[in-house]
Amino acid sequence: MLVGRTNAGKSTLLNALVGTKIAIVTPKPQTTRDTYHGIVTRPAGQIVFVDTPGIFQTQPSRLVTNLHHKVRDAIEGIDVIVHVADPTRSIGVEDQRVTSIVEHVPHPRILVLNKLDQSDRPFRDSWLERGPQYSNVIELSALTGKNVPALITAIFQHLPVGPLHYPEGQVSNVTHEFWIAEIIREKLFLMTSQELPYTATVQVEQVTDRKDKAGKPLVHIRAVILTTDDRHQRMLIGQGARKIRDIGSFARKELEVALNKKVFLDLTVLVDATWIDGQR
Ligand SMILES: Nc1nc2c(ncn2[C@@H]2O[C@H](COP(=O)(O)OP(=O)(O)OP(=O)(O)O)[C@@H](O)[C@H]2O)c(=O)[nH]1
Ligand SMILES: [Mg+2]
Repeated sequence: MLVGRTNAGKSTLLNALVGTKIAIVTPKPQTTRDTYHGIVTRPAGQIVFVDTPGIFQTQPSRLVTNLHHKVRDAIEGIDVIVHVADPTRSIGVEDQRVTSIVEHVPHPRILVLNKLDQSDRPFRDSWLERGPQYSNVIELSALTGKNVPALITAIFQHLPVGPLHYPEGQVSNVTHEFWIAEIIREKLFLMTSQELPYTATVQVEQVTDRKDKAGKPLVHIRAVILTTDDRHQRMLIGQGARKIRDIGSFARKELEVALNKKVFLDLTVLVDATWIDGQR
C-alpha cells in the first residue's frame, strides 16, 4: 500500500513501478480518489501495489473526509506499507496524520524519500532521523525512475508466500471505462483552477468501436462531467463552450495515442451533487 500526504508522488511512483500510466498525476492536491491496484509480476513473485488518496489538511469537506476513509479501508489485507514522503517540503500535520494512520498497523513499513532528482531537498535529514521507525529507507525519483528497482527488491523481502492474485500480464484492476474517465479528469484538473476540480467528477457512459467515414477504426466515447451546481456547470462549459471543448480535445489527444486509434469524445457537463457521496 502506497500512502502519504497529497502530492508526495504516490501515483507517479505507481506508474514507474508498473512501467505504464495507470494512475493520473497532477500538481494539484488530492488528485487520486480511488484505491486501485498496479501489478508487478517478476520471476521472484507478484506485488500488488495499492495507490491511495493523499492525506490533505484543509477546511473540513465531505470529499476529503470520504477520501481519508478510503485510505483507512485500504489497509485491510495488505502486507507492507510504503510511506511516500516528499523531502522538498517541511514535515507538517499531513505527515503526522499519515504516521498516525500507519503506526499501529502490524506490517513492515518502508519509507520512500521521493524526488531524488530535485537538487534541493531541505527536509531530507529530518526524514532520515525518522528512519529507525521503518524497516527500510529508500531514496528514489518516481519521475525519472532512478532507484525504483530498489523498492521492488525491498518489498519482495517482506512479502509472504502465496498464490498469484492476478494473472501474469495484467497490470491493473481498473476497467477500461474507469481509466478513460480518469484521463478526462486529469485534463479537467490541469485546465481548471481553485475549487473547480473538487466540484467535479467524470463518468464514462459508453465506449463503442465504430468506423470513421474512410472506414478506419474509431472509438466513440460518451462521457459526462458531473458537478455540484449551476455556477460550476457554467464555469466548466465556459464562454462559447470553450472550456469543455479544450478539456475534451486535450483528453482525446492522449486517448488516441494510448489506444492507437482515432477517438470521438462526446463530453457534456451535468449538475449532480450526489457523486461526492458515491465516493464512499
Ligand atoms: N521532481 C519530481 N516531481 C515529482 C516526482 N514524483 C512526483 N512528482 C510530481 O509531484 C506532483 C504530484 O504527483 P502525484 O503522483 O500526483 O502525487 P500523489 O501523491 O499521487 O498525489 P495525490 O493523488 O494528490 O495524493 C506531480 O506534479 C508530479 O509530477 C519526482 O520524483 N520528482
Ligand atoms: Mg495520486
